[in-house]
Amino acid sequence: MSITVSFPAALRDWITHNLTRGVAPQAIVRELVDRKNAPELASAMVDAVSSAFLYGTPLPGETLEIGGAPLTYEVEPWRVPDGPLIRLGEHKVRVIARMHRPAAVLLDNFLSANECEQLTSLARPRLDRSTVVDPVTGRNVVAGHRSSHGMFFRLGETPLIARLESRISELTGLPVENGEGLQLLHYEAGAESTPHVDYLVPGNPANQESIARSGQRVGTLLMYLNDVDGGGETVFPQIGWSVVPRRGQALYFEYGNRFGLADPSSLHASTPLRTGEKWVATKWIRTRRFAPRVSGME
Ligand code: PD2
Ligand code: ZN
Repeated sequence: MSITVSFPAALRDWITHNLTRGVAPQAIVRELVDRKNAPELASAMVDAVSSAFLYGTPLPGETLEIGGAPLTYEVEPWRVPDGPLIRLGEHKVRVIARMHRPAAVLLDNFLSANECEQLTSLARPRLDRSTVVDPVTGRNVVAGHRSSHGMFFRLGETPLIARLESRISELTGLPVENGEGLQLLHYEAGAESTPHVDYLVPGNPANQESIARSGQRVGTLLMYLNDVDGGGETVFPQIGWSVVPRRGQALYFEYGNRFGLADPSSLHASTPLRTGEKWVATKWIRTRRFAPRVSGME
């Protein structure tokens, strides 16, 4: 049996702030109990906020249900076509591997060698230090977690970009307009991306506003633009899977289900590049039409 109790916004925001700063959930529960809250209530409040972080769901409102079944993520029926060969307009791609959870597919020949070269030439003069949203302030900051350089294309910016966007839409079954602008990343020796999920965690105003404008992120397509000499693998630590970048190959993974939950097993990283360089193009896809922030891209 479950009961509903009041959950004051100030208390929720205090828990959110501390979880975002990296304080252990157990320490927050202890502090709440020291402040004369019942232990079951303190645990339930911290669990409710932790669960929103884990599954990318909205923060709890003014009330809280205690004693209900815990949330779990269920994989959605897969939108990517079946079979060893996928026809995307004029283009044919071969399936190398599929994964059930996180739902992922590795594809060969998603981009031609010429498309890879054109993308890197267009991006090279526009590269800047990659930034992320600071989880505490919500501002864009140069991140230790992403030591690459990057840039964004606008939707349909060139005929090549528009052609790739419709190829991606055919693969994923999601409209072109749900895609964020294509991002190109350039890693040099030593550069990496530390473990993260691509869906937005609602712990800061920037992410909350972004979700309100465009919906949650539900899928990521990584397109590898060159072969790497060592390191630079895309790894999924929860399932022990590692993808070695090969020019023209693409990795698509989905992490949003129809109940609005995101899949924590989609945690991933790019391991430090040992030598040479790595180029990758990233397309993040939302549940609705993507509307960028007025001041620029996210
Ligand atoms: O470059 C990668 O392999 C990588 C790994 C993790 C890219 C991203 N995340 C990303 O662009 O989100
Ligand atoms: Zn990522």
